[in-house]
Amino acid sequence: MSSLQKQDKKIYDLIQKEAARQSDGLEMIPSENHSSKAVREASGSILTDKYSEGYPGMRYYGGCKYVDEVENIARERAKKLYGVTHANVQPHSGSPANQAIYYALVDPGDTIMGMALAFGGHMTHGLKVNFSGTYYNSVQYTTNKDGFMDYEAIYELAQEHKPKLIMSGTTAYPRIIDWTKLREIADSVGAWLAADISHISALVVSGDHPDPAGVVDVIMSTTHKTLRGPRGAMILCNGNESNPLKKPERTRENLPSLIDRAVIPGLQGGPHNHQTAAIAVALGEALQPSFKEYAHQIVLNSQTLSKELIKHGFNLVTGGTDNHLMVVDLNNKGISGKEGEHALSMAGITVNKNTVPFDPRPPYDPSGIRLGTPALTTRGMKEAEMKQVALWIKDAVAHAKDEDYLKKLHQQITIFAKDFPLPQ
Ligand code: DSN
Repeated sequence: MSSLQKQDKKIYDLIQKEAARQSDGLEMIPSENHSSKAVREASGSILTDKYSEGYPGMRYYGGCKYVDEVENIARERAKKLYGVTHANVQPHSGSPANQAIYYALVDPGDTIMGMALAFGGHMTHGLKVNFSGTYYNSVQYTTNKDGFMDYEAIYELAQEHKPKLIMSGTTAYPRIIDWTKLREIADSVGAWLAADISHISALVVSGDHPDPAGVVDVIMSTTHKTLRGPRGAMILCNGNESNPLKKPERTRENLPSLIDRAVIPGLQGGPHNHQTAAIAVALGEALQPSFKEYAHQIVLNSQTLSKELIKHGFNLVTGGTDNHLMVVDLNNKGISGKEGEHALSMAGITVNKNTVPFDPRPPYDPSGIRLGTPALTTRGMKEAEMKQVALWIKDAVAHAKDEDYLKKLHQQITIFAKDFPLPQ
């Protein structure tokens, strides 16, 4: 019997139920994945007990000999994987990492530009109710009517508003992002360019998507999405060796120091050393050749799934996908995104409701759903399984109001899922 089971059965039981929910169903929220047991062991380790404010070799606490080594390994692996000279692996997650980027490069009241959440951006890319839209003068770009990024419109908006920083990257955009065009736009107004690659991190590593390193000024990636690590984030850049003890001028060469000072003392206290260790383990996994195969398979699976869904009469935003996710407009199916999410969940397929471009419905009950293939790919599913999954999605949506039908579907899916165990 585990210590947790003995000491706190309520929490233990809930964790077991969640484990069963994950393994008996299909996790298709594109920002989720199944981390390895090694990642989870590091994340659940004794390192959670250690304080270490500062950076390796310059801490404000004693006893940091080993956590220094852990953080250095994580930083070196991140630099190697993404081809940059500097990596900060301390941000607790994506939102604080983006906060650190703004804090490093612009001042409150300055104009920033990012993609609107309702068109596939993220809250921290300038949503009015988020800190990024409150403390900064946020200008939001959208997509064209077909859901594609419109670089000419972004250029025009930049000329009109002269942002000091453009935050690029997306959370619900199924197409390749042209970093070079965004660089040209940023340069035309003298803006910093940041890329939030959280969603497509593994696809950048595998070369399935263009690499923003060397094109943008700063890259942010969470570590728990396609990258398949623990919850956490990294900020990557190039420049002179960091000296977080001295306030630097805002120049490209000083980016490492600017970012490090923004994370601590600017924003955070102690790093989460257990997460840093787990990030190091995940980065070690991502440096293996098999990781590129996994990442490439995510795209193959996603493209197969999208083509099958189109065959079954679904409307996909942009008409398909280049990456790990797709946004399905359910308007022609007579149900809302919320109803779609609920029906699929009853059948054991976990997705999330999502707005579609120019959505006539409200964000809490939008027209679409967002789904993706990273977690299914981790379980070893390939194109043949995607065809089956597309059929189940079609059936669940067609019987969205029939609870008995959905429960039976769940039973079938559970039997199927047993052949694809979660990582051990
Ligand atoms: N919440 C994440 C997502 O689901 O895409 C973004 O941070």
